[in-house]
Amino acid sequence: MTLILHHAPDFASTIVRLALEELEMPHVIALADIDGGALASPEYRRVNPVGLIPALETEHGPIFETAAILLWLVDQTGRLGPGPRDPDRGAFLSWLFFTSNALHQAALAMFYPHRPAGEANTEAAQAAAHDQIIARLGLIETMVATQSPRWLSPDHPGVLGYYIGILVRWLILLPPPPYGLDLRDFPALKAVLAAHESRPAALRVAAADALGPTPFTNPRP
Ligand SMILES: N[C@@H](CCC(=O)N[C@@H](CS)C(=O)NCC(=O)O)C(=O)O
Repeated sequence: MTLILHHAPDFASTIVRLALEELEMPHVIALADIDGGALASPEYRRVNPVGLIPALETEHGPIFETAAILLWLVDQTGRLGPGPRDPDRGAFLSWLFFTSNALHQAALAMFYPHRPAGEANTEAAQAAAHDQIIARLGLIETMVATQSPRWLSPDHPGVLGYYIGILVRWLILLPPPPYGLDLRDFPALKAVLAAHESRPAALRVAAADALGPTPFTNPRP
């Protein structure tokens, strides 16, 4: 069957769309009417029981959670990340799960601080999320600068480059002052993201989702 990506522009599903374009895998985009309550509908909950974007319908059934979908795509194609018997697999999995569990979660706490802390505590939640984001991006920066992994590299496209690229985009664009991210503090990562955003696949998605010409390194050109 043709893959179906449940998507809203510049939501987490854009990360999956970037991977699908890079892999040149035929797929259909099913635009989710989020404001119209589509994510709460029984039909959508059969695809993604937690009611979030993204979800990918496949011949193996529906898959949800960004990292799970990216890993499934790597394993199906043998591209954009190390496969199960590759010596780099363990390190790749470690940083993919860290990105999902730690960086993505801290970004969500920055954008929706009332969710972890309640409406009365949003400022404290954002301050804590900011510290976590800077520390966690610092760990990724050190890893890239010291280990130059093939799976997060300016020389090779990879699912992790696209995942971190979209998170960094949001962390530059969305947090209120003084929390916006400055990528000059993360030069090795910036080089990886600059290479990813200039790939033909990324340019196609940037045009389709109206992300601008440099969506990761300078999302407000
Ligand atoms: N851990 C989830 C997070 C996905 C997520 O937060 N999706 C957001 C968009 S970026 C969403 O669907 N928001 C709609 C809502 O909260 O109603 C994943 O990685 O798939």
